[in-house]
Amino acid sequence: MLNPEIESMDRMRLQELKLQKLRETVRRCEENVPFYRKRFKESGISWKDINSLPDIQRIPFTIKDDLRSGYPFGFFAVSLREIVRIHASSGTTGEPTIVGYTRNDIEQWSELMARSLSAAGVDDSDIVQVAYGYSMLTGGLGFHYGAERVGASVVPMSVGNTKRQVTMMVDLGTTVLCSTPSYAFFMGEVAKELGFGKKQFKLRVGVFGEEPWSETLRERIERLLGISAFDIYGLSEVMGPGIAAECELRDGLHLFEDSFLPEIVNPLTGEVCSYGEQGELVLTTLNKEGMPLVRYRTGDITTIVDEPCGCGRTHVRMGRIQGRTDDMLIIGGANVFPSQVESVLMDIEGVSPGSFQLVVEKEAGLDVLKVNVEVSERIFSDRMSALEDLQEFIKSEIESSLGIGVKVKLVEPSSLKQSDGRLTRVLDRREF
Ligand code: DLL
Repeated sequence: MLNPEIESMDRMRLQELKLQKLRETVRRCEENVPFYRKRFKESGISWKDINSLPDIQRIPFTIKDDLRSGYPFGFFAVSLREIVRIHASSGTTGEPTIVGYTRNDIEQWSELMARSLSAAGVDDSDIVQVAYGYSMLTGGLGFHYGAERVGASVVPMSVGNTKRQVTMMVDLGTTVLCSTPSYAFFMGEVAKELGFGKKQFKLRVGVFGEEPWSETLRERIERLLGISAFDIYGLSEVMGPGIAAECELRDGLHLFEDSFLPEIVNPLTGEVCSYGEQGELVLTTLNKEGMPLVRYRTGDITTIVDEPCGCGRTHVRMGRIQGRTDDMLIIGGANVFPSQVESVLMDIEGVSPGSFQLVVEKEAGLDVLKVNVEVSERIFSDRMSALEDLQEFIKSEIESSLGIGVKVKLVEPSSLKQSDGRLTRVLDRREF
C-alpha cells in the first residue's frame, strides 16, 4: 500500500526535506564522531557550509576501510546506552564491520521494511516465512520487524533445515517467502524431490535480495514456485535490507529518498555521474542516529533514474545491481561483470550456472578473456562434436551479451574448485 504523504511526495518538497536532513546528519557526524570531526576539519568543511544538495560533493567519501579503522564502535554517534541493537556486515570482502541502532533507528528500519513489503503487495492477510538468517546479519531481523509492522503473521524460520522449511510452507499455507534468490531456488528443488509442487503451496509473493541475481533467475524461480518475485536491496553498514525495493511494476527499485541520499560516481575516479549513467552507488543516511554515514561507497554498480513511475511513487529508481566494484573487470575498454556471464549460463542446459571461471590474460599486448565452464557429467561424456557445438554456442551467447570476443573451454564437473572447496571466480593475470 502506497503511503502518499512520503512515497509520492512532490519532488521539490522531497529535495527540501533531503537538504534539511542532510545538514542535520553532517552536523551529527561532526559533533559526535571523532573520525568525521577530523575528516571535515582536514577538508575545511563544516555542516554550516552545506546549503544545497550538491554541496555534499565537497565532503570526502567514507569507505569500508574507514569503518574498519573504527572497529568496533568508533563510528557510533551516540553512547552505548542509547544503542539497542548491534549487527555486523557479512564480511564477504574482508573483516566484518559493526553497526549500532538506536530505538528510533529500529523504528525507522521497520517502517522502511514495511514499506518495501507493501510495495510487493504484502499485507496483514499474509503468512510471511522469513528464510533469511537470524543472526548478526541484517536479513532475518530486518524482514521480521517489517513483516510484523505490516501486520502479517510472521514465521521466523531462518535459513537452513530445508526439508522442514518446505513442509512448514505447505502445512502453514505460507503466502510470502523472504530469502536469498538462490535459497528460494534450492527450496523449490527440494520441494520437488519431496513431491510438493505449486499445487500444494499457497505462495504468491517472494521478496529476494542479499546477493546479485538476474532476470533469468527471477523467471525460473517464479515458474518453479508459482509466485511473483520482487527484488530488495540494502547493506548493513547503511541500515540493512529496505534501502530500495521494487513496486508492483518491477521496473527498478524505489530508493527511499526520505531516508537516504544516493549518488552515482565513477568507481575509478570518484567523479559524480549524472543520473542514467552506470557507476558506483554512494549513500548518505538521512535519519540514522546510532551510526550515521556520509557519502559511503557501497561498491555496488548500478544506475539511477528519476523518471516518474507508473505506480505513483516519486522516489528515484535504482537498476538491478550489476556487480561490485571489486569484481568489475575492464577488458579492452569494456566493463565486464561475472554476473553477466552467470546470467547467460543460467539459460543453457547442461552447464551449472555458478560453476565458471574468468581468466584474463594479455596475448600479443591485447586483453583476452577466457571463460572456463563446468558441464554436467552427462554432457562431458557426450561425443566430441556435441561438446564442440555446445562450446561454440556458449561462446556466441557470451560474446553477444558482453560485446567483446571470448575464448570458451568446457571442463569436467567440480574441476574448478580449489582444495578448500572454493571457486575463484576471476583470475586476472595481466600485469599492469
Ligand atoms: O545483504 C542486507 C540485505 C538482506 C539486503 C536481505 C537484502 C535482503 P550485507 O550483508 O551488508 O547486507 O551485504 C550487502 O549485498 O552491498 C550488495 O553487494 C549485496 N546485495 C544486497 N542486496 C542485493 C540485491 C545485506 N538485491 C551487500 N542485489 C550489498 C544484488 C545485493 N546485490
